[in-house]
Amino acid sequence: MELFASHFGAYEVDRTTGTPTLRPFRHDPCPSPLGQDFLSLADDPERILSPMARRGWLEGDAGAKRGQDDFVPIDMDQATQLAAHELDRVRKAYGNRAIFGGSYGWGSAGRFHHPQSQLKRFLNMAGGFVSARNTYSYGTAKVLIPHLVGDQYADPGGLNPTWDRIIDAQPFILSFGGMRLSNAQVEAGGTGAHRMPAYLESFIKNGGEMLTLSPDARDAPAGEHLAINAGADAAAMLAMAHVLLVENAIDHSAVHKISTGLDAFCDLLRGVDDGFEKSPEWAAPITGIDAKTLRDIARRLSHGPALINLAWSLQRAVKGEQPYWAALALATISGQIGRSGCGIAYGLGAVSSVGVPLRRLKGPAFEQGPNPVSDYIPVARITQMLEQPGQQIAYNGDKLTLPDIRLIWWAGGNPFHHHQDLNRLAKAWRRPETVIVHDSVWTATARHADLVFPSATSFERQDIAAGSRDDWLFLSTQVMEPPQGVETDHSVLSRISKHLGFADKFHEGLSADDWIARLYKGYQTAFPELPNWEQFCQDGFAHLAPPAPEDVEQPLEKFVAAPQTWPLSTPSGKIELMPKLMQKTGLLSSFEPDSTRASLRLLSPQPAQRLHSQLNMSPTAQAARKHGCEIARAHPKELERAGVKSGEICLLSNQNGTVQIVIEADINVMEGHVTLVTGGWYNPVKREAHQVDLGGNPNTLTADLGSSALSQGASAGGAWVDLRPSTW
Ligand SMILES: Nc1nc2c(c(=O)[nH]1)N[C@H]1C(S)=C(S)[C@@H](COP(=O)(O)OP(=O)(O)OC[C@H]3O[C@@H](n4cnc5c(=O)[nH]c(N)nc54)[C@H](O)[C@@H]3O)O[C@H]1N2
Ligand SMILES: Nc1nc2c(c(=O)[nH]1)N[C@H]1C(S)=C(S)[C@@H](COP(=O)(O)OP(=O)(O)OC[C@H]3O[C@@H](n4cnc5c(=O)[nH]c(N)nc54)[C@H](O)[C@@H]3O)O[C@H]1N2
Ligand SMILES: [Mo]
Repeated sequence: MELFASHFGAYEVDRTTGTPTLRPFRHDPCPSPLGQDFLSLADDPERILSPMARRGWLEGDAGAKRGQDDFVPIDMDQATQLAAHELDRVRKAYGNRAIFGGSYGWGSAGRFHHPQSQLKRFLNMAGGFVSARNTYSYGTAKVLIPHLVGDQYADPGGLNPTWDRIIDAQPFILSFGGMRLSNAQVEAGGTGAHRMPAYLESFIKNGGEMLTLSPDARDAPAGEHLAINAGADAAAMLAMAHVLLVENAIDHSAVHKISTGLDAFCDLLRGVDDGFEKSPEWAAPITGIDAKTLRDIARRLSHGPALINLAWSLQRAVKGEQPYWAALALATISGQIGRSGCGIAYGLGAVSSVGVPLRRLKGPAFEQGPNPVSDYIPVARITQMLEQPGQQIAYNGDKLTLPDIRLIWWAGGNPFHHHQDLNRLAKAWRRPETVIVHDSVWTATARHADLVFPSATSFERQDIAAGSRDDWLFLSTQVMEPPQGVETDHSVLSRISKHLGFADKFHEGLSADDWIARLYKGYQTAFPELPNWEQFCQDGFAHLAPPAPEDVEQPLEKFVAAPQTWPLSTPSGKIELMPKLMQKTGLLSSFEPDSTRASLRLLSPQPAQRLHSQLNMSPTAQAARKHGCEIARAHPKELERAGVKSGEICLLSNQNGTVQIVIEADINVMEGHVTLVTGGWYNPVKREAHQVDLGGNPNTLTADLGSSALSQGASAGGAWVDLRPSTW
């Protein structure tokens, strides 16, 4: 079978009509329609068709016009020589610590042509680079969770029960931020079978109860929905904990056995330090939920069995640690931790794999080799790094010195989509001497580069594809040839490594197909039951049988049963209800979200119509725009207050910037909020004295504060904006 693999899943290639098309993979019970749009990239008008150099850079403007300049085409040989020369000049003048190769992003699903792996191998062989740690997806939680329950639970899904256990236990699911089915279409590296929707359906069919607390009713795929102000989840959870405390529903001795800090936590609930009892009456105005309802939910929880689920979006915010911590504390004091199918889940439905029992194809990657440079930044501190070289920042109890970057090199990501406060990034981005970007389309990041290499897309090359959280392996076919002059990232980096004298080391004399076969051998070593190479090529896929139910552990079950025998890797060996570092970084006080003079809280969820900024020109993504603009949604009353009509072109603005959007009235969105999905193509233009982003990217508005001094995660949540009619 001829298959193409993407982050949306796998597709069968149909060549019966001359022009190839994609159709759903026959073994996928719930295929995503989005991946079928993939081939629209082939002749996207934004396609980059040859290496391009920025005019001002060629003339030596030191970055002054970066992002506002035009580009001239240059031939591949000249472009690769220029890149090699720049790298060599920078490393000789400043050392490899002046090269930033963090290159965050969702490049292709393939394992060999994975752009970051290619770039990092190349840069490592060139002497190393400053890297980026953690993700925009889950960066705050990843740093926080080890302080609560130990390192082994830090990965996404690490604390979650599997869906089959959930269906077995039928807990009351209290879900903050919900589980939007459009998000579960996606899996990093792809998936062979989207199984989450069927699990959710059987949970509900069996009579399962679920209550979603979220500012957008569309976040609730089933069950009941209750509106809550964004950023107010921790306050709601503390109020529920307060109810358990004053109603004597906490089994103190059982909680002491598995945790430390309960007394201090109860003091916090009573307001011993700050004078505020964290009662439902205290939380009501913060959350927008009346005290009686909060009390009722707390009682429902304490009856159990219960599972508290949190969307990842909650931690991608200023003080995003607070709800993740409060939820774990609430699950602990209500006796739910360690019970099969109950307790805590972070991110059910965030991506396809979460909660699905499967064997992970955490397999051999294209080897990147060691990085001789040890300097790194938490991924979302990029602007600060560029603005303040030499300054120190606090991170996870340590101090990091920000490096002085002279060369940025990026392949497979779009920081001018993903990072917060893009106008500020654009300014800081002018400081390095050179920026090199590989992409197949003219993203805002490519437009902010000096040297741009055109990349073949994932369907213009053969690859081996497997999600590291999935159990399907694919031979992803070359559906078509790349346009003339366009090469794979591997081929371009091989050329540059030749100019630098280490080509043989970089490609080891192997062709791309040889590498793919070698990677498959690595998978076979790790999973001997996989078919031989010939069989794999013929089938186009291989699948690992799911684990036996008794082999899938309920996280923390063994620990709760025998805390002395199975201690956690926290300082106390138990769950830490009041971690020291949270206290030191101010995260165990002030649970009210900050407000500003602006009127609406901005939500910026993942787009149902595309993957971040990718496939923006696909028919589905185009159909989700109006008058060429991204669509923002708010409650009809908010449109009335702002004096605008549904369907009108409007502006959202705050101190960071202004975006142009079409506003639509939507009763699903709680009053006081406006929601604008991510991924609009940042396109700042001058309008009279102002600058407006016609691309409608929410990150033109979000503040780049970082989540906190503890985790320095991404701070997409927490922005406030005004809605007004467009005057242009
Ligand atoms: N306000 C706000 N901002 C957010 C978020 C939010 O919720 N709110 N979410 C954050 C999250 S969770 C994430 S993960 C990030 C996502 O941010 P990114 O991962 O940076 O976004 P993508 O648009 O997927 O960018 C991937 C880029 O790789 C390119 N690409 C694909 N394949 C290849 C290839 O083979 N070679 C090369 N060279 N390039 C390739 C694509 O064309 C695209 O430009 O955004 C973050 N930003
Ligand atoms: N189709 C599609 N699917 C995707 C992606 C994509 O680009 N396209 N991206 C993928 C990636 S990289 C990731 S990391 C995951 C992200 O998965 P998540 O981070 O879980 O998803 P989001 O869409 O950012 O947010 C989900 C919902 O949270 C709600 N929300 C926001 N802030 C708050 C809050 O403070 N409190 C409460 N209670 N609710 C809040 C919003 O209404 C939003 O709709 O999605 C993945 N899935
Ligand atoms: Mo993400």
